[in-house]
Amino acid sequence: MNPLLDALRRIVGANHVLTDGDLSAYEQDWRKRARGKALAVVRPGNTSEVAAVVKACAQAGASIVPQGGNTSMVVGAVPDASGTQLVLSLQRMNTVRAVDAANLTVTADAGCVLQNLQEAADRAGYLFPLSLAAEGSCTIGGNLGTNAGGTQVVRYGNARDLCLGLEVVTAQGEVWDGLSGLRKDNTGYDLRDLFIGSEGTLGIITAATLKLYPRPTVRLTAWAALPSLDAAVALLGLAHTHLGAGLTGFEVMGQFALSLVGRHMPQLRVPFLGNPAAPYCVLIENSDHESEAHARAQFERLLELALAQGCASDAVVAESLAQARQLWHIRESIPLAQAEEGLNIKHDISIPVSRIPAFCATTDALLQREIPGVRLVNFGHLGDGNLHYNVQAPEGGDAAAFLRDREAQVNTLVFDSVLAFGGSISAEHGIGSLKVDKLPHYKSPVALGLMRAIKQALDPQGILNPGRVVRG
Ligand code: FAD
Ligand code: 2HG
Ligand code: ZN
Repeated sequence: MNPLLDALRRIVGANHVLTDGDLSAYEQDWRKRARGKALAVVRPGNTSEVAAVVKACAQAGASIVPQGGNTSMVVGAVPDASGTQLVLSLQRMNTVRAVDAANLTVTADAGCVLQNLQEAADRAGYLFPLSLAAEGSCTIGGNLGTNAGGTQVVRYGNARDLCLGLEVVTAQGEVWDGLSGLRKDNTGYDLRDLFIGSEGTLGIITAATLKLYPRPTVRLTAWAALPSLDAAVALLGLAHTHLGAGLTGFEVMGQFALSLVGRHMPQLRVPFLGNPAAPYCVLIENSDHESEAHARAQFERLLELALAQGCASDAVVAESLAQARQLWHIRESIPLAQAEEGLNIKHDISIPVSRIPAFCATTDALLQREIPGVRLVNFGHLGDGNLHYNVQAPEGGDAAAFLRDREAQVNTLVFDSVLAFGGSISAEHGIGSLKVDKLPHYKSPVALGLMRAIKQALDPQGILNPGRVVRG
């Protein structure tokens, strides 16, 4: 008998302490980069239970890996192989607690699935704008834990920008209730912003108060074929000027990324697929609070200008909501298509938008020189300066062997280039385990020292998601 497991069973009920059977959904990450072994998966049903679980773990000195939807791209939410770590799954805590219409806020449990929260906001007549391809399974706690970005950041910001308050269980098992919903509160250090993006290493988010927005009356989507990345940056500038706050999405996709969708999801009709005059495509979304006619006129003027100025060689505008959804579905299918192609090396990077074309030209050439035939799956949120600059083994190559033999070399090459261009090695996915040993090379010693001091102050025992973000 394990006294800690007995204590946990008393807190959450024996049914919610999982030790047997197939636990792969909790122990293996989405990308299949790591498979761990948990001492147990604990599924508390409310904040008091989370607090009691953490207290019991702190007393026993046991490590906790907080987990929401387990869609982390950086191996951030699965246990290590030791068999000593507990996975604390927030999935049972999935209630939308309240919508405050006058305050334009919604308060929800951390385990609420993002799509369910979007739908609850919609039913109340509002928009909760955070949007990403994993929204059917990722949770608000995970979104805030990673400070997720997604496809609407250009207008609404990332998860941090959408959050007004948190409820957090500390490493000592205390509950901090910061669900004020205040837009202004300058009473000292911002604890909320400390926990957001801390990837479960400083505290366990149990609930959040989030911003709501008026729903746009119309959303239009266009897909344009572009001759180059320079053209994409020029088109983004035009879109800012001509759509203003109506620009809610600006995604770029290289032809090779799209070809993977064509190969693995042949039922999806990808516009301009394989067109040599279109090495890149962009998806642009224009949201409007006036009429469809107004939005369409604005959008058409933008696209006419883009064609006239040579930023785009061709473009289609979705004629219906269904067509718009199809275009978004193609874009959002790239991660899955890439996974179908095989294991790969991901770089979720940000670079000042103006420097992205030069960054890609330089880094593409360096990679091709080092590894002839290497395949670049380049796509992302150009409106935010965020590329998913991913690397796949040469055609026909063994993906596992490629990772084993080349990952360190490829990461160093790409991250050194990111640094040279003034960028960040993690734009929206976080550090997790995959980049924890990279951070000391790409973050200043002063910044790292401060981060370690914060970790030491909040979690002196080092029980919360150890080995993630910073090592002790
Ligand atoms: P998990 O994967 O379970 O956890 C992620 C991290 O947060 C871990 O470190 C975990 O310990 C911590 N955590 C989880 N819950 C809590 C909590 N309650 N309190 C404290 N810490 C917690 N990310 C983007 O930013 N933009 C995208 O466009 C995007 N697209 C994606 C598309 C796909 C197909 C997939 C698989 C992933 C994508 N992601 C994207 C990555 C991922 O970060 C997001 O899906 C999401 O934010 C993670 O939520 P989750 O609930 O799955 O968190
Ligand atoms: C996206 O934007 C996600 O689709 C995943 O952030 C990116 O698969 C990736 O590299
Ligand atoms: Zn992304």
